[in-house]
Parts: sequence; C-alpha cells; structure tokens
Amino acid sequence: MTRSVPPPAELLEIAVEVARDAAATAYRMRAEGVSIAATKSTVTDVVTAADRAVERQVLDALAKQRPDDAVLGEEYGAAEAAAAPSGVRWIVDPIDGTVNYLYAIPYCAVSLAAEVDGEVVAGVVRNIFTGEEWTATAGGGAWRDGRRLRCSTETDPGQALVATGFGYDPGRRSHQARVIAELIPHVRDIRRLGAAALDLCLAAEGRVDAYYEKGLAAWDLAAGGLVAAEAGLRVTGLRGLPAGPDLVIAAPPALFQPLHDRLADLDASGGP
Ligand code: LIP
Repeated sequence: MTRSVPPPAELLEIAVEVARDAAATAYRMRAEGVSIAATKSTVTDVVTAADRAVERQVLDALAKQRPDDAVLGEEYGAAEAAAAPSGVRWIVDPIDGTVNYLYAIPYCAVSLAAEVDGEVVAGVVRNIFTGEEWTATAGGGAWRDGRRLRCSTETDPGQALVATGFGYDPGRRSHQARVIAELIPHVRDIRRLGAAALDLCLAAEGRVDAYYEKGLAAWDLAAGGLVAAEAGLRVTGLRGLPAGPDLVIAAPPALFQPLHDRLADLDASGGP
C-alpha cells in the first residue's frame, strides 16, 4: 500500500459531501420515526437504528472514495485497520446528540474529521435539522456557511456563557453536578445543550463564550475541536495535557486561564 495524503482542502471536500448525504439520511429516518435500538454504557446511553445506518453509509462512502484509509466510528469502532496504509484516518460520529435526535430536539449533528499522522487536518460538523454546517482545515480557518468565524472576545469570566455536558454514568453525573454547582456563581450562566460537536462550533463563533466537558470520545471532539481551534479558541486538557476523555476545555485566550484554574481546583477531570 502506498501513502496517499491529499491536501486538507481535498479531504474537507470529501468530508462535506459524505456528511451532507449522511445528515440527509438521518433527517429522513427521524421524520419516519426512530426508536431505541440498543443501549451501551448505561440504560440512558442509547443508540438508534439511524446511528447505525448513518455510520454504515459513511463507512461505505469513504471506502468507495478512499479504500486505503482507516475509519474510527462511534458505532462500529475501528471498522477498518487501525493503522491507515494511506496515512489518512477518518473519525466519525454519525449522530452526535443522540438523545436530542431521539426526542426530535434540533441540536444534533453529523461530525466527520480527517486525521493525518495523528493530527486532525480537516473537519465538518453539520446540524441534522437546521443544515448549519461548520468546516475547518488546519491553518485554513473555521467557517460556517461561507462566513469566517472568530471566537468570543469576552475577557471577564463572570460574564462568560459556558457550555458543558454530562456523561451517562450516574456516579460521573453526580461529580459533574458538584463541579457545576461550584462553577455557576462565577460565570454568566451555563448551557447544557447535548451535543459536544455543536457546543464546540457554537464556541467557535462566540454563541457561547467557552465550553468544557469530561468524557468526550475522539469522535465527539475531532471535527468540532478543529473548528474551535481554527476560530481562535485554546482547546486543551488540564495542566498542559491535550484535550481528551479526561477533560476538554475550549476557551478564548482571555478566558482560558481563569476557567482552567477554576476547573482544576474543582477537580473537573476527576470522579468516576
Ligand atoms: C453526547 C455528547 C455530549 C454529552 C452527551 C453525549 P452522544 O454524545 O456529544 O456532549 O454531554 O451526554 O455523550 O452520546 O450523543 O453521541
């Protein structure tokens, strides 16, 4: 197998085409009626037939266009070889915000990113209901529907609107609730909207000032994290660690340190 790594703009074109078709399928299946097909980590961690069908559609579309790439997806895992002979690995969340999707709340998205040698270089997040589409390439900026995005310029943590989310495990949720109880007096307000990829995109355009969450998987973070970083947010973990399952903080430079320090003091990356 020979290495075949197109430029990020070409990878983004593929991602956008595949994500648009996937979002159309998700929207059609939602209109036809969906139900819970299975549960995963807990009884509230649900998967629908649409999650599986959409990811299968993405896998098939990528296999047709880029047969030597690897793919990591929420529902089928590393469906292809973990190491990508071509040097490109795709990371897909077929429906981020599955509970919102199940309840027909218009805040859920197809998230698809391309990773080269471990670095995400292109990503798209498309809201299944509204068609809002965020894209980014490494070094190429973040965009929504053709408009270049810049993050919030808020400098006062007490005026910051902060998005976050909760895991499915009851023990983790209790710890996260304790963190939020201590945080909320020190910020403008909290928003728990239910889809990490979209939360990161809202932060990219200042529709929330910052975002943090413990427990994100690679598919929750990959595309939205690139959009946020390309819009000027710092996207990291705690104490110099990279963003990952322990914690993701996405904040503008002026807010990052005070939010980081308060989350560190509150042990936001701790708990079950
Ligand atoms: C969701 C995340 C969200 C989190 C939810 C859930 P899913 O992903 O995007 O940030 O708070 O609990 O994990 O499960 O809908 O793909």
